[in-house]
Amino acid sequence: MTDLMNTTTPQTLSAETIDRYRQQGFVHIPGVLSQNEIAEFLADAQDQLHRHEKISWDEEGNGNVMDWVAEPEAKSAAMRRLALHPTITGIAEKLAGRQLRLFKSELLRKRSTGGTKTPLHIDAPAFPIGGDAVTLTAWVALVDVPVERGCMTFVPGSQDWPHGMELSFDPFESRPELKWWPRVTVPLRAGDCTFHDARLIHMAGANETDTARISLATVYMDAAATYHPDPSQPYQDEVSGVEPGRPFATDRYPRVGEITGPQR
Ligand SMILES: O=C(O)CCC(=O)C(=O)O
Repeated sequence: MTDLMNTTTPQTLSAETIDRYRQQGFVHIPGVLSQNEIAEFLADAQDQLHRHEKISWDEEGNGNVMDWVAEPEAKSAAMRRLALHPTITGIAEKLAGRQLRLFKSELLRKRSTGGTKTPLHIDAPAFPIGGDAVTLTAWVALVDVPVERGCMTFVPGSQDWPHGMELSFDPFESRPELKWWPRVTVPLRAGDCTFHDARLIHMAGANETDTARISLATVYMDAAATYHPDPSQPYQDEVSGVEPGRPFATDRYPRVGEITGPQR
C-alpha cells in the first residue's frame, strides 16, 4: 500500500458527509493517516503502552475492558502530533462547525486475551464541560480493527437528547426505548478514524484475536466551552488550572489548528 491511502482532508470532506455526521452522530473516515504515519505512531504507541503506568477498566466477573495511558500527548512528541494532527483536527472542526480545543487524549489498548466488551454508554457525563457545548471524539485505529478485534458499534441518531433530560453513563436508564433502535458496527483499517458525538450511544466488542487492539481516542471541545464540574457524576475527568465557569484557555487545552497549522 502507498501513501495515496491518505484521501480525505478537511478541504475534501464533502457536505454530504458533514450532514450525515450531524444526523447520525458519527462518521467513519477511511485513510486519515498515511502508511508511514501508521508505522511511526504505532511504534511510539507500543513504546508508551510498555513504559507508562496504565489505567485499567475491569468489569467484575467479565475481565478487562481495556487499559489506557492517560495524556499520552504530554508524554510523547509523536502522540502530541497525532492528537493535534491537522487532518484529524481539521475534519473535527468541519464536522462540529466551529473552532475546537483539545480536551483530552487516551492511548487505548484492548488486550488480546481475557477481555470483555466496552459496555453501551455515552461520554458526555464524564466531561465537566458546560451547557450544550459541542464535544466529539476522534478514534484513530493504529492496527486493523475488524469486528473480531473489538471495533465500535454506534446507535445512529441517539445523540439528540430531549432538552433538559439528565444525562447518565448508562443511557438506557433514562431512554429505555433506544434499546430497540438499529445499531451500526464499524470495522476500521489501520489509519482509519471515526468521529462520534459525546452524547451518542456507543460500545465496542471484545477482542477475540491474538493481536492487541491499539488506538488513540482524542476528545475535542468547543473552543469557547467553559468548565462546569458536576459533583453528582461519579466518573468526571479531572481538570487542572481552570476556574469553574471559565473557558479552558490554557496550554493544557490547546486550540487545535493554532499549534499544528493555519486557522481554518
Ligand atoms: O475503545 C473503546 O472500546 C471505547 C471507546 C469509547 O467509548 C470512546 O472513545 O468514547
